[in-house]
Amino acid sequence: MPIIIEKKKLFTLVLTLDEKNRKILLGMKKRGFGLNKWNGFGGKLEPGETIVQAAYRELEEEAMIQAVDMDKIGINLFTFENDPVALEVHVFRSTEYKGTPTETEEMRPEWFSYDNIPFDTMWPDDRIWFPLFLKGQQFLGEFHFSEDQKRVLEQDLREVSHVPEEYDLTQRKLA
Ligand code: 8DG
Repeated sequence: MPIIIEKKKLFTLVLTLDEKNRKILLGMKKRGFGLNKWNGFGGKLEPGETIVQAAYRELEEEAMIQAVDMDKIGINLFTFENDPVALEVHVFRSTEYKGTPTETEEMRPEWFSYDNIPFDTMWPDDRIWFPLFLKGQQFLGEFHFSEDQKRVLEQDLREVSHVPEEYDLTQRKLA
């Protein structure tokens, strides 16, 4: 079955690392899309905002910390069976921040060792691209999900030397 995309929506996803202690900050999502899953911090763009501005804002709103650095490391394009709307998630890596991670209405933050990431309670694609992310390798991913959003049906993940501003849909691998 061809994967048809009629429209895409942009999202950010910020993952904060404590590289010295090999730990990653995740948040338990308390409401909405991705409820009861551990994830990084992020969301939709607000009108007039750039993607990187949205990344800083979401981290502050959801974890109450201010990133010092913010490096775009990859883009994941998510599609779902019988849904022509794709989600284009820009993934950022941040290794320095100000403030103290604090629980908010949307997220309960917690540090996890790189060796103990709770993949069983995360989006199923995460275990596929996290290894590249953790070692700082830039990537582009495509993940096609079942309608119930529980299973990855098809996937393509590649390493790149430059992450583009936006995903070029004409260059999709799963089409
Ligand atoms: P709202 O509840 O305030 O309306 O929403 P928001 O905060 O603007 O956006 P959101 O719906 O919470 O954004 C969804 C987040 O989930 C966003 O950071 C992107 C991220 N996300 C997906 N799919 C996947 C996935 O498969 N894996 C991971 N790790 N993150 C994902 O949308």
